Amino acid sequence: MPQLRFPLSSCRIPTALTAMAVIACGVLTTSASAQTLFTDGFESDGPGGLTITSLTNWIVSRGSVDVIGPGTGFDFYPGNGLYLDLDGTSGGGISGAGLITTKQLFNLTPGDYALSFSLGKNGSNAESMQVSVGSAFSTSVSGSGGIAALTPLTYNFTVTTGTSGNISFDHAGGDDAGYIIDNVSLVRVSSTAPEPGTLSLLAVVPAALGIIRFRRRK
Ligand SMILES: [Ca+2]
Ligand SMILES: [Ca+2]
Repeated sequence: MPQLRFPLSSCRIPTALTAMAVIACGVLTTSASAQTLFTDGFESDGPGGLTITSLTNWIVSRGSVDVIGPGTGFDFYPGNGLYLDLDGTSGGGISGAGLITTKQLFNLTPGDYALSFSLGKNGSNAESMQVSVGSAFSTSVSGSGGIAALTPLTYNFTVTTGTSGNISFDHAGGDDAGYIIDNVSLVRVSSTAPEPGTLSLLAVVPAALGIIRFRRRK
């Protein structure tokens, strides 16, 4: 049940309608809180290694990734646990940069969303990758030179027509070193659709009016 967000005294509605006003104020001030749909810091992909084609929360549908960090001999960003080099090391007949997609399909109802991840880089070569959330969001990340510290990035996007989609990272190249990612998250920041709680409150309003009328007959 949503809680009233401001004192009832601020709702200036005639006394006879008090019961309805209580409910109406509740409806008007009900707001959707941020909802985390996905988060992954790749700690469940231990112990890590090179030329990885199987991850806990992602499908690797092309090439491979390297799961690196402490204990792997490649801890470029100490203190962040494990993370991915999306341009995986060739080996065992597998070559090419990684294309990874979340196993989870997200129900993207209308609203505002934030896709976040931390970005690093293995080496100074020119690299590029496409980051997307189904057909709702897509951006390219490219550049050369190194990245000294894992850098948090957040991309905000709005869904106007409900859809569904997976998060994906599609890395170009294939020289065994590329962008590094960690701390991927997808958050529904706010929803533009009425919450189920709001709908149930709307249904209660006519009932409240009925109560008022019933009491007046006495
Ligand atoms: Ca991590
Ligand atoms: Ca590369």
